[in-house]
Order: sequence, then C-alpha cells, then structure tokens
Amino acid sequence: MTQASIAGMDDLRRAWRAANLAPLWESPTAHKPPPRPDPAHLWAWLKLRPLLEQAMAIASPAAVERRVLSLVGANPRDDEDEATARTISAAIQMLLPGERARPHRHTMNALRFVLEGGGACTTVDGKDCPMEEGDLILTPGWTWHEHVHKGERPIIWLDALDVPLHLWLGTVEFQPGPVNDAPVTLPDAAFAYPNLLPDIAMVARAWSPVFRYPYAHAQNAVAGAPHGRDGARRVRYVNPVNGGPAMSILDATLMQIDAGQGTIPFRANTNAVCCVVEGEGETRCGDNVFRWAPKDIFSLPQKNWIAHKASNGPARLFMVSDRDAMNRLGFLREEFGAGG
Ligand code: GTQ
Ligand code: FE2
Repeated sequence: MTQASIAGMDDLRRAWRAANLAPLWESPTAHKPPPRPDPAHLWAWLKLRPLLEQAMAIASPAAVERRVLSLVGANPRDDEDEATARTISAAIQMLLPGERARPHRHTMNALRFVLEGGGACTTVDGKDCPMEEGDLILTPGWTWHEHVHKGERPIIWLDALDVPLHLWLGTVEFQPGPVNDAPVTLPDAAFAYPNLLPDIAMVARAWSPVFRYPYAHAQNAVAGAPHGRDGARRVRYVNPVNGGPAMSILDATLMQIDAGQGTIPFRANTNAVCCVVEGEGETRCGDNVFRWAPKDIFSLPQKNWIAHKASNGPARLFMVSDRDAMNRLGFLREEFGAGG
C-alpha cells in the first residue's frame, strides 16, 4: 500500500468508529477461542481456616450484611471479575453464635453447602431450613432469605451463586427486607416420602419447592447410586416436581469415588466448583494436580481434562456446575476418554 492509502485507511477507521462501525476482520476476538482453558485453583481448608478466623474477628453481619470471603478464580478477566469458575461465584460465609444476617432478596440464585458447625437456620420465603454439616440449602432467585445462628460455635458454609451470568445479562436486582410479601410455600415435609408428591396443582417454577437437602439423605443415596460414564457414583439434587435441576442455573450433585478408584478422564465446556465432603484423594485438572482432604474447595474451569482419584477409603465430593444451563442452551459438549 502507498503512504497515501495507509493514511486513507486511518481516516476510514476513524470514520467507521465515529459511525459506531467496526471491521470484523480486524477484531481480535472474532472467531478466536481463548488459547488455553483457565487454570483450576484449590483452596485448602488448612490454609483457609485461619484466614476465616480473621474475617470473623474484624467484620460482623450487623456492619457488613454478609460476612463473606469470595473465592476468586486464578485467571480473572478484569479487575471486577470475582468469578470462581466463569459462570459461578463461590464464597465462604461465616456466622458466630447469636449473629444474624438480615433478610433480603436478589435475582441471583444461590445455594449454601455447610462446611463446619451447625445450629443455624436459613429462612427462605418464610420456610425455616436448619443448617447442619453437609446440608444443602437453596435460596433461589428472588426468594427472601435470612440467616440466623443459634449454635454454640461458628458456622461456616460454602455459598455458590450465578452472579457472573446476571452481570453479563444485566439482570441483577436486589431488594433489602423487611419481608412484607413472602409467598405461600409448602413445607419440605410435603415432599419427604420417595415417589409421592402432593396431588395439587403446583405453579411451574424454575426451582425446587424443597429448599433443604439433608446430608444423611444425599450420603445414603450416593452410596447406592450406579456408576456413571466416568466411573463415579453420582446423585443429583433435583426439583421433585419435574426431576430437573434444583435451580435454574446452578446444578448440584454429590459424587462418590469408591476406595482406591479413579474416574475416567472427562472434558466438557461446563464450569464447576467442587467441595470435598468425605475422604481423601487427588484431582487432575489440565496441568494442575491437587491432593485434597475434607472441606477443601476447588474450581474446575471449562475445557480442562479432569480426572479424580480416591485414596484409601471412598471419597465424596459436592459439586455445583452450569451443566444443565449449558444443556438447555444447546451448548453442552462433553467427552470421556484417555484425556490430555
Ligand atoms: O447469604 O444472602 O455469598 O446475598 C453473596 C450474596 C451470600 C447471602 C453471598 C448473598 C449471600
Ligand atoms: Fe443473599
């Protein structure tokens, strides 16, 4: 090109930009996938626990609403990216005996998985959900929720929310309490017997009418669950009304790897956050290999080859993922094989 035509191109680019136009063939992102999957990260409970202690000392829910430390992923996209694994934000929340976190609601779906302690209660749309170790509590989008701790020692749980998707979609809404219009709910006890549901017309919702999944139930169910394609036993926390995911975006499962066994390597375009409930073992995710023990938390970012191994005894892992959302969008891709 001549000097004159190069200068002409600059003028042309300026004219396009001034007219809100951009040449796709010069776009750095067009049709180019990111070169490498995000790296996984493991938050080891032994390292985490003393740092939580300090949060309990300096922050109170009375002052900051929620005493929460976010688990920020290893490869943030920008200064505001606090996601744990692209579509999922996970965090640790703590309450001391006698403390409460005031009611509010937001469009973001959230789930809580209890790591340490008990004797707390999350009230969801007026329903009391006791919180004990290993229990899963749902606070689906736009349900009122507050946490009250009546136990004797601190309670610590894992929060997982679909915040990153809401930020992207522009659907973040928030409303502080007081609760003046809690909807009518059925007690969880109405769904407590296998294969029997209340025979009434239920409003079709994107979330389960059951908000609490006690660990004893999940533990017994997974111990008797069949081996899946990757070789692990797995149960899913479902909406009993339609058998679908417990909440629209956050799909939760409990996985059991039998003593001394490993899973077949697996790769998908889904993102997950995993929390060790019982047992010890090892996970390979892309180039990372993590040894883990109870209450360790790790991210499993999309497109990495993933394989888990249990050491001596069986291991049980709680997992929250965007798999069902990906599937409903028609985007789900997953493969099982030798890997990496
Ligand atoms: O417990 O209500 O980790 O609203 C982030 C936002 C927890 C909660 C989080 C929240 C909550
Ligand atoms: Fe909340």
